[in-house]
Amino acid sequence: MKRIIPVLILALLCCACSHESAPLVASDVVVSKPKPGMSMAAGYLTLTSNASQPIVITHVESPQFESIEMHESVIEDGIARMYRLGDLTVAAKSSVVFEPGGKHLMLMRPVGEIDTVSLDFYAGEAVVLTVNVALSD
Ligand SMILES: [Cu+2]
Repeated sequence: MKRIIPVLILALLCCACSHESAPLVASDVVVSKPKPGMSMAAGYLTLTSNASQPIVITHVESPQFESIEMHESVIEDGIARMYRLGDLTVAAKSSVVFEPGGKHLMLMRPVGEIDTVSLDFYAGEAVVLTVNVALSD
């Protein structure tokens, strides 16, 4: 019995430190349910880097959507338009905000009925961040 406690404490400490030192962290994640008759949804979040080097997000994938693009909304001549972003750089020790009217994720063609979504952020071939979130109305 005596051995269990030190092992548990070690496990807890390990958990805490690996969480803090994750190179990329997501917060304030909101993904809307696709509106009736629509095959796309918007996603918003804040990406915060703890890394000492820039992290370049090349693409985002999800098992629940056939395609995900990173977009940016702009107002031109009073008309809202959106553009597809290429690679997105998160500078060292800084944040990039995806929010209504600015950068957002465009999630297209949901695969079946979905309540939650899992988002994989890629830097080239490597997944640098996985986010799971329940869809909001
Ligand atoms: Cu868009």
